[in-house]
Amino acid sequence: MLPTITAFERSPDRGKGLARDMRVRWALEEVGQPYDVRLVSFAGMNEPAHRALHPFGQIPTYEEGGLALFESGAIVFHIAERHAGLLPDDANARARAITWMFAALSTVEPPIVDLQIAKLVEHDKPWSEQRLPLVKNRIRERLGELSDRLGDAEWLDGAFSAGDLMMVHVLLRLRGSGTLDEYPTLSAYVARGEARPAYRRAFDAQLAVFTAGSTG
Ligand code: GTB
Repeated sequence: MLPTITAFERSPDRGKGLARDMRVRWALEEVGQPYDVRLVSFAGMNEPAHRALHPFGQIPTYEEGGLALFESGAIVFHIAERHAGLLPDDANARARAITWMFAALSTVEPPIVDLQIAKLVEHDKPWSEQRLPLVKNRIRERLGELSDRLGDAEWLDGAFSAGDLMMVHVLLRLRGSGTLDEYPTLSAYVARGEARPAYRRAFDAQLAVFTAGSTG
């Protein structure tokens, strides 16, 4: 039986691959594991059946036999642990790749999410204009540090890993803001991720959901 993931029935990004099912699809494609997708509406995410899978009523989730997971980081880690291709065999290199997964999720992603919340949800608050530059500066600080660390390397630590997969997907969310373009090293890094055949397959699959939904 194939693993089943959940994704938005109608993604707010209209198929740009920014929702977090994309990183799970990408991981599954990298390791060559076929999967099923169950599309969930916003109403459906609050139904008891979905809440039983995801306590916070979100996507993505992952079901495989008797196992049900939520949190994109945990899901990608599970896939990377069970299949070859996303984590190095060497124990120390493996630990460093996992470290980059955590860095992407807990150090780089939070200010990026803050920026989207500031723009989409808090834009009409009286303090919004003052807050926005602070949030943008926090992002720039992280991007500068990440760019310095990456330097001329192709990937963050040797061969492409789940750490790169997670970091590239986190950074992609910045593209629309133009901020990523200020860091050519990181723009090129993200472009390398997007050029991977597994990324393309995952991207096309999530886009197909949107295009099928919008014409139907
Ligand atoms: N920490 C969790 C994880 O990594 O899995 C966060 C999961 C999460 O935020 N899921 C979002 C969700 O289900 C979808 S991805 N939201 C509905 C809700 O909370 O009720 C976040 C997302 C949504 C839309 C865009 N976009 O349109 O660009 C990008 C990212």
